[in-house]
Amino acid sequence: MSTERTWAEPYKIKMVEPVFMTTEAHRKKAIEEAGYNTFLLKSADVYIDLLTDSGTSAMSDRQWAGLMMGDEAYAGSRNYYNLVETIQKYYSYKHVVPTHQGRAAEHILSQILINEGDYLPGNMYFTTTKLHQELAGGKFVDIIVDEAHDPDNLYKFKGDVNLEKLEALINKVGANKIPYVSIATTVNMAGGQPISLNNLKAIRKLTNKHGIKIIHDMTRVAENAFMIQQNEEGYENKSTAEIVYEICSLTDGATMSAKKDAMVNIGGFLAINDPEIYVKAQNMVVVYEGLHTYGGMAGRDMEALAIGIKESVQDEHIKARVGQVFYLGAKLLKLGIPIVKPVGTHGIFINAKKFLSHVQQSNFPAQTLAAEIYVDSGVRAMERGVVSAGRNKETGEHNYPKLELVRLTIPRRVYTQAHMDVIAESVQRVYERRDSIKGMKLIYEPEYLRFFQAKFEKL
Ligand code: PLI
Repeated sequence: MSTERTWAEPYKIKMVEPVFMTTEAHRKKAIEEAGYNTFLLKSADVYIDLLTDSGTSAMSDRQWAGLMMGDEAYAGSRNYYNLVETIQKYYSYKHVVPTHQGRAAEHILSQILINEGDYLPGNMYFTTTKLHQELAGGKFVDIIVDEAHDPDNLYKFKGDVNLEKLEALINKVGANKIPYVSIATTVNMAGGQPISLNNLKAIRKLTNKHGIKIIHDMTRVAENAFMIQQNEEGYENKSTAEIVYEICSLTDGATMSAKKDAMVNIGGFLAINDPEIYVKAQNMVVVYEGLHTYGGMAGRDMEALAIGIKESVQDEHIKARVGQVFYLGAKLLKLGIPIVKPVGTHGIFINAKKFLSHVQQSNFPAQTLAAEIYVDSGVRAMERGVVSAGRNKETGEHNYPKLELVRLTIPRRVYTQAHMDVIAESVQRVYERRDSIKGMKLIYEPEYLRFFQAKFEKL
């Protein structure tokens, strides 16, 4: 008899929200009207929503109870002080400025730290992070390991930085042109891939030598910590909470989209150890967000966030969260579907270049595939390829990333194993008729973050 036991989610369901299946004819019309962009669909037309894990998680009964404890004072809300203490305790950072979500923290930090002509090395770009760096006059430089750009490479820490690339940049432009190194845990655009603590320690050593800060995009830090616990030597007996704390301690500050790991529907913050940067951020937040003791959040939302942070680092929670993603990943691999390997922590990233190998990247294979999956089953995914990568600022040409992916993003504590089975079946159906699928052409794009609002037509 096997000693391996099965596992289940560490919660039971107390409230449900109905979802509805539609007809294929209805979905064909809906996606056409949405310009073949899943961001432009109405959620009422979606059956299983895998657009994002951002703000879509299910809050716990404790978090909902926390909402009732909201202190909606304009200044000095007790929920703010509780949030600050929680961030200090779990994430180590000294000072906190709440914001309405992650990109607001990125905006404030970029405006404070970046000067025209600066360079921002990072472990692969993220759309909003890079945009705010550019709007502040900076230039993003990708210093992630090459393995991260190869969907089939099985390296376990594809979020690692190539230290030679970082050192070469420092030598070329000078440390005074690099306000900070941007380190994301996990790396979203690489397929939800973790960075190792060993690598982070080496980055810390190198940046200390040159007096360069590390700013941490800690959006999915608990998921990254779990992967370190699973795969990095010396961390197998540490708790996720301990690893999260150690990661944060190695960095100088962080931007956080609390809508992911911390399982709130809205919220974020900027955390920083340097008191001078904190004072500047406190001043800027009143211009763009709200008073420095609530930023962009209601008191009740700060309370739910403080509780969500505690829940997010619990080993039982994170094991089930990542375990559900791995369950879907294993199913798709068994069906022979080309996906990014190793499977990431917040979703499955289908390799659209391989799935639709006959569609040129200039005809948007990932955008096309996301639309086709929606038509098949009402499962809403999103593009992470050439549309997300935008245009080269100098030449105006599309940026063609090596990774052309469709993300099936799994919200936390929302869907069941049966939903995962339905998703896998739908992807399989589309895979079986892949040869009949043609690409698309772009008919409209906005200036910034075009993937959110661009429109397409079938070829
Ligand atoms: O969506 P925001 O503004 O709360 O956070 C921006 C943001 C920053 N960093 C990373 C790694 C993200 O994943 C991120 C937002 N991600 C979204 C919305 C997503 O669907 O992945």
